[in-house]
Amino acid sequence: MKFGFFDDNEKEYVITTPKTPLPWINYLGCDNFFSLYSNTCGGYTFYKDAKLLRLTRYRYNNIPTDTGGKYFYINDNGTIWNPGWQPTKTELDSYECRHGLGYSRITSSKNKLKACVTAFVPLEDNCEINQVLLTNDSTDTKTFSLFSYVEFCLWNAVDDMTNFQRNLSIGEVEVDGSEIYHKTEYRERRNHYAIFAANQKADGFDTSRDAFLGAYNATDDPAVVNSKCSANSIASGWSPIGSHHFNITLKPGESKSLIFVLGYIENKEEDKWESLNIINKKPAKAMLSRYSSDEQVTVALNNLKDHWNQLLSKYVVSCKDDKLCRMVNIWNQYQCIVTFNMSRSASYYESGTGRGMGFRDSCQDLLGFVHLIPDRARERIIDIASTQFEDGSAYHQYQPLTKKGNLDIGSGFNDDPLWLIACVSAYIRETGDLSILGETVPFDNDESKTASLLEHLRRSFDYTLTHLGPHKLPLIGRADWNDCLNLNCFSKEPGESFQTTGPSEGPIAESVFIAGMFVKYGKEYATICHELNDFEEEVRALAAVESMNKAVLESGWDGQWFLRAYDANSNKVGSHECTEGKIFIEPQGFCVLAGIGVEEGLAKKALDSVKEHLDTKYGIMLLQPAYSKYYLNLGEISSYPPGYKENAGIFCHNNPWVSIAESVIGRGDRAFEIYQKTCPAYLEDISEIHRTEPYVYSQMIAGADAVFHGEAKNSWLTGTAAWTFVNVSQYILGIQPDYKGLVINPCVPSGFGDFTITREFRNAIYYISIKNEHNTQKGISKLIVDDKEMFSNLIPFEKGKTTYYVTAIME
Ligand code: BGC
Ligand code: IFM
Repeated sequence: MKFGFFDDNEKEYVITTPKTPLPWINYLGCDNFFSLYSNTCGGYTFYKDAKLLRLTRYRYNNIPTDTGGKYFYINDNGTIWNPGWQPTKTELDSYECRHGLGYSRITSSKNKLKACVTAFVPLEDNCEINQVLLTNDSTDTKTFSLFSYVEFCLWNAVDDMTNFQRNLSIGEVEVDGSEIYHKTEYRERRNHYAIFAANQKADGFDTSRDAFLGAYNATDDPAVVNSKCSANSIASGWSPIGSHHFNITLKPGESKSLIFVLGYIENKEEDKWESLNIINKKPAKAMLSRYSSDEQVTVALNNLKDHWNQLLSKYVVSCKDDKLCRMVNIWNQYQCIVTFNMSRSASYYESGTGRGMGFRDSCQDLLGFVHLIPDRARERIIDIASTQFEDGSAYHQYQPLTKKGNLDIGSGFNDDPLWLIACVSAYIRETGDLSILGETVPFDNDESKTASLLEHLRRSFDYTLTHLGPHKLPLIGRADWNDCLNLNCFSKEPGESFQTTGPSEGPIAESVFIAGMFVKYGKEYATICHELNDFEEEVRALAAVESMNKAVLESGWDGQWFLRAYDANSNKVGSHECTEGKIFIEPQGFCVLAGIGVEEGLAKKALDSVKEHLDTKYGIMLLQPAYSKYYLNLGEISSYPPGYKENAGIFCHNNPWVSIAESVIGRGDRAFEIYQKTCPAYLEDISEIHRTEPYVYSQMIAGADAVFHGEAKNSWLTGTAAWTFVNVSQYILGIQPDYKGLVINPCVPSGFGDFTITREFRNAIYYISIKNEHNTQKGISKLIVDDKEMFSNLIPFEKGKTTYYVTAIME
């Protein structure tokens, strides 16, 4: 069952009912100012950091769910309704929500009054615009009231939810015509405030939540909207809000537009005013003047659309599979940008107060983003590397505003260091910019301890090498990619947090997954050394990779598949000898994509085992059989009920690893089958089962052991976005950025047909046509670049050349 449809021309998903199985959201904002925006106008806004600088309040665990947003209420002759249906939930005569790239538009009508709300964050300013267009579609003149409503958050979202003894006395506002200033904290910090303004003279306003709602009412029944009369309240403490009231009369067929701006202003140091609590309104007024007319708003929205179209033009495929095209050309890349911006901080499932930027998460997000805005990727790499410690280990997370490592979580996840090599190498492959390796980067953000980025990479590499266990496999520490595989966590007591207990470096538990990573990214590190003509280091690195490869073959192979790990007592994890958790997905995918066991024929065996033991119609499960009870020696993984999350859920993130691995051994049919199973566009028809947005990936789909097999959870912020894009763009469609140019190496299913790709790479455009007359699954036999036949599958990059016409023949 569907709840909408894709409009590929407009690059929009069109939701046709407000009653989607879960809130289906969008992200507004590109750089610093962001809003989460649901199909019922729910969501919240923040500047840079969802924990520290939150503009509007949002209650997770709310009932009904997703109430809290930027709302508009209409009182049309006693019928009170919202264009986005929530919070009054008055039945609408028509409803449509279009989530586009960086904007959303909700259009609905009731009793022949139409309301169209367009929400977006313009490129140039730290604000969200809500343009409300009202049209009288009836044959009579209509007189009605429109009210706006936002509830301010007192900036620090954690304090806002907890420190009531203080909060309820600190709220301050100021009203200047239709401009409502939220000044809480200004008295103390004098550097930032929020503004919520309308572009026309309002007939009334409110800034006190109690006055607007009425002491015992919720947002579904505001007293002021009922009475059609604002209280003109000035909040002092309690809960400040912003609300405007407009009395509107429209003749038949007539329309009226109103523009609301919710903005964030940060004073420059020199603008800080010395006198008590007087805000400098100039920058706010200047910002409002840029969005005071419909023409200005249209220009700003068109600029935003151009920005997105330009970004998405960097990789465009054309083939006969529409679903693949819409995911590759629009939604997958869009989600890569959102995950790059948010890491795992703010979604409808990540509260914005817990995790900031994950070290491994951000490194992986970058893999799907680097072709879009390489300069921002460069900046991010430096931020991430600055949270690394001198011994090569790293803070697991850092705060986006301060960019400082998060002390509560600390370090000790032993896969983290290697992800730095992954993202730096992806950046260099994309840009050819080796100069990044010479950048001076601090350790732990301490400017007195610095080294080149190359040295950071060396320490990443050596961290693994110097932390090997009894089988010469890497020590897992607190966990590797699988956060919940806490093999050194045997001291945890029930009820204690998993991530803060346990030694930061475990005694001897080892990870075959990290071994796979080391082989993959150790080779990358060696190549980087080669590019820098440091052959001695290259040889050292390759020798270490070779030993690791050997260690995996000797101690990491279980007979039919790769072992997952050894626990702290050197017992096998992910072996046929185990009673539960006999086979895990991660090492099968990663060892094979690293090339381990390919020559020996083990790779094929491992992938066949994945198909036999882990596959379902909704994707590949993380492990089987699921853990049926809690195991002290395994930790959080066994705390989940069978079929959910890391305990045998279909973790979408590592499905593409297996798909890539299949393409490494040339099985295009299977690689594509895996790609399709978790790909949202192919799941649109079963939205009632899948439940999350059909235009973006979710972190997890419940596995075969789960009560609700096939139900997805935690949409949007997942490394699945980046890895799937790497998979489909580089391995299935086969356009691989390499140090010396672009390599063409597709692996497609039979019947896929010919396809073309337009790819921007190092400031040049490549028009690539791939012909597949004979239904070949893997590789090309001929490559012609600008009428010249090449001798390999590499299109050598030529400095200064701006256009490449490429034909590749698969045979
Ligand atoms: C959660 C896991 C999650 C992990 C991410 C854990 O605390 O329980 O489900 O995947 O954190 O870091
Ligand atoms: O690898 C992690 C990621 O860092 C956060 N989400 C869950 C993944 C698997 O545990």
